[in-house]
Amino acid sequence: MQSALRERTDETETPRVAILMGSDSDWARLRPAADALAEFGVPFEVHVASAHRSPDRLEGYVRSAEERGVRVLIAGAGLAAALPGAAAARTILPVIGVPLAGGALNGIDALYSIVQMPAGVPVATVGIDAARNAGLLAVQILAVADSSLRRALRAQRRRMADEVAARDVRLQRELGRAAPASVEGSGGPSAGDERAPGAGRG
Ligand code: RP5
Repeated sequence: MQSALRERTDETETPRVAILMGSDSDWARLRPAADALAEFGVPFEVHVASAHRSPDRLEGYVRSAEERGVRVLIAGAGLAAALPGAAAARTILPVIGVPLAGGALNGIDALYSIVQMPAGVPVATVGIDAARNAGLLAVQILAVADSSLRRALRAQRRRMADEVAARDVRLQRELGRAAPASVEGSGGPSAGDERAPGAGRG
């Protein structure tokens, strides 16, 4: 299938996540999803397929993605954004929808189109232009069956917590105060159980 955009962390690896967009004009807003996947070393591909302008292409792409081993779809679109729902209707893979800002309603139309799916065909919707969260959520879905991704996610949460603490230190310095000891926490989600999902059940 010819694609307007192709991007993978490693061309030799099977893409585990597909990033779909309604138009190549969406790419700049969706790129943070690709960046998040790349940060975690998750192989991905990027394609343009429009629910309204190229429904047959979308149909063919979604079916081939599932057959080729893609595990999660991220679908971003603006305006009357049918792409995530139309993709979800054609696969049992989890679909993460990213409503994109733009047009007269600046993304509210896309948000409502994507988030209000009928019962039976879910789309996990992130915020308007929240493509990084879509990428991270895809990593978290894959991490359910991948302990090294779980470790990497916990390390990333600890880095975020450290950054928040550092910001507080800077703010307290600016205010001429010392941070109270009670603000110190554990620094992120606990290590938890690293066994494979389902291990030890029954
Ligand atoms: C949507 O229409 C696309 O997802 C894009 O956000 C919007 C405008 O597309 P272009 O006219 O820029 O191709 O389907």
